[in-house]
Amino acid sequence: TFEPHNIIVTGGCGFIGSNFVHYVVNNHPDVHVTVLDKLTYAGNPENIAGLPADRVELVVGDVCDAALLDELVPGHDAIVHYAAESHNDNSIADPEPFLRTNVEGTFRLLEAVRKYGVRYHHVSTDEVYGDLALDDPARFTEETPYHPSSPYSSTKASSDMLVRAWTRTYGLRTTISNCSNNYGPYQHVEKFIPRQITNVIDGERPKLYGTGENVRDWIHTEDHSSAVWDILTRGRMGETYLIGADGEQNNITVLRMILEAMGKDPDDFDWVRDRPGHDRRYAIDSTKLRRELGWEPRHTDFAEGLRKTIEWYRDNEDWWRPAKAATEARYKAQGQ
Ligand code: NAD
Ligand code: TDX
Repeated sequence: TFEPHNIIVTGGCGFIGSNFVHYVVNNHPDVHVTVLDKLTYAGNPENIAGLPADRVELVVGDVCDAALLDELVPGHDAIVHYAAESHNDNSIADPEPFLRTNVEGTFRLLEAVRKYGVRYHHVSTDEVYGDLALDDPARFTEETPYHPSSPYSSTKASSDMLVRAWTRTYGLRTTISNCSNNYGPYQHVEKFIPRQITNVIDGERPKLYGTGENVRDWIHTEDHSSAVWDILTRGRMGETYLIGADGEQNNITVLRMILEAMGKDPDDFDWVRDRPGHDRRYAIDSTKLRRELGWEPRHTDFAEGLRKTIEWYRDNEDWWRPAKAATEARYKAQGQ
């Protein structure tokens, strides 16, 4: 078992990274967290506001900044790398920041890890495996070949490859996790579930891409956080672990669950232009993580998790309102 005391969490002001920061503060009182975050449009210091100042420090900066990493990394015992450009639709409209942050950023962190000998955990996505046919009984495993479809997923796949190569060549102490679609509080309103919830709150009709048959494998972000902690502290060096909670649902079903939970007609939505190259289905087999590390998800009732998430967006309009109009204007310009 690895017992970290002083960790860097990159992207700790984003949706999933900030959940991990809360998870560590709540469950591991002997760990100090340095959040390294550029505060892009997706980063919000409010996500970690109110945490004890002697436990969490925010450093505003770019993971591509090698000089900053030289200052920051020494003295830490691990880096958990969440920072990324994370939205597929943005990557289709303008891929460049994805190359920079996701590929070059990972390269810079690996170089710092090599120089200062710290433990590194790389947070990645199931999208690196491409998609499955709707009627294919298979699920992704750690052995599934990489086959990314979008600019976003290709940059995440590239970053995973850098981690594997640096680990083999330089003997770094690393692990990789590839997780399925997360949901929960603090998710940016550009993403599917928060976009539709906030549209309904605003009296706007939700927007469904294509036929709505695409399947995503949903996991509550708190279950992602507990899995990353288990892998960071007890995972085998050089290994990849898939994280998923058996949460497959197609988009139209999720959308109708949201509409019904919010007291609307389940057909009260708009069909809009499909995402180019839209992946059909993701599905995770997380047997390795469960068997080796004994991890189990806690939020296994998706309908209940969705109701709580809806409640959170109803109660926290101040948090999401500032991003809503600009996000919808971008979608509108793309016919979505
Ligand atoms: P997000 O977009 O909500 O947050 C990203 C964070 O990274 C923001 O705080 C942003 O300010 C920061 N950031 C961006 N560029 C940076 C840079 N150059 N330097 C420093 N900080 C920078 O993303 P998220 O949904 O929380 O995803 C976090 C990670 O989890 C990503 O690596 C993503 O690929 C991965 N992941 C996400 C999902 C999902 O369902 N959202 C699933 C599996 C894996
Ligand atoms: O308005 C919408 N209507 C719609 O039908 C939006 C925003 C999305 N969709 C569809 C597209 C997808 O099939 O809903 C599904 C989910 O879309 P996103 O929330 O954009 O997520 P996805 O593209 O599946 O990627 C997510 O999971 C894997 C995260 O954004 C990635 O960061 C993660 O790697």
